[in-house]
Amino acid sequence: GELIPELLHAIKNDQFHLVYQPKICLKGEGHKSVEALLRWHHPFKGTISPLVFIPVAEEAGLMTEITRIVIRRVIEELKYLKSVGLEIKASINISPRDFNHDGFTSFIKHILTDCEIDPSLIELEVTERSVLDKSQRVIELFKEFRQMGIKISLDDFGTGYNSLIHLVNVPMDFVKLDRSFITNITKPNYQKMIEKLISLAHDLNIKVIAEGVETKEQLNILKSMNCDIVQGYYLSKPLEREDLEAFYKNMV
Ligand code: G
Ligand code: G
Ligand code: NA
Ligand code: MN
Repeated sequence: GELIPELLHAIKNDQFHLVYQPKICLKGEGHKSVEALLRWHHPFKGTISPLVFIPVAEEAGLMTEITRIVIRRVIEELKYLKSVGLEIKASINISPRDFNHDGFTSFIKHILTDCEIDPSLIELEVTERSVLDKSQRVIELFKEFRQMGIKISLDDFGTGYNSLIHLVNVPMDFVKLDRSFITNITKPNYQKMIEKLISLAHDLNIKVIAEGVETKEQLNILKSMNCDIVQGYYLSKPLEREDLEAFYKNMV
């Protein structure tokens, strides 16, 4: 469709922009982390959501280039934050198509070396759905990333097919409980399920991130269930890079 030439133009003319949503650690370990979220500032259509343009970019074979732009920018941002005394971790959403490229791991390796960024500051978020079809290949890739020190996070957990098997079989550091779980967390049956999932993840040495936390009540329930990390509008919206520095400096 017409979006494809416009996407090519956007790549050439740097119309992409990242915002960063803080993730708050409930365990007092003091580490600061954010999720990088992509925005396209179209010259006359305004801001276009990744929900709209990522499927188009994937179909057009443009996703690899866009992911590289995102990774480069996140790493530059971490480098800048480090220079002002803030050591912050960042997660990057990875599209399933990115895995089809053999050059993907070496690209990440090179850029981390060039920028002198500790790989453990980078987390790759992969949706549960994208793990489904190519399980074996993805598992090998995740092992390789983890050997490099990069963290793996299984996004939107609970929405896919065979979720529990993924928790057991896929090598990962974090699991992100889908927003729909958190929305329903005040219901007794959801509460029982979420509490057991958190406990299972911990038994498997996986940390739990709750996404889409929108109320104090949800936050308190998650705290009582020993959830590790929370993210959502109640804690902070996605922030412009300039506001990130202020957010963390004011938090102390
Ligand atoms: O931030 P927002 O709610 O608009 O994000 C919509 C969707 O786009 C989410 O599923 C999110 O994971 C995805 N997304 C945001 N940024 C990126 C990105 O840089 N790469 C990929 N592949 N997906 C992204
Ligand atoms: O698919 P993924 O989990 O990456 O999607 C993340 C998206 O969720 C982001 O685009 C972000 O804008 C959105 N988001 C973040 N916090 C909240 C929240 O508390 N409520 C809702 N409804 N959306 C949120
Ligand atoms: Na995500
Ligand atoms: Mn998610």
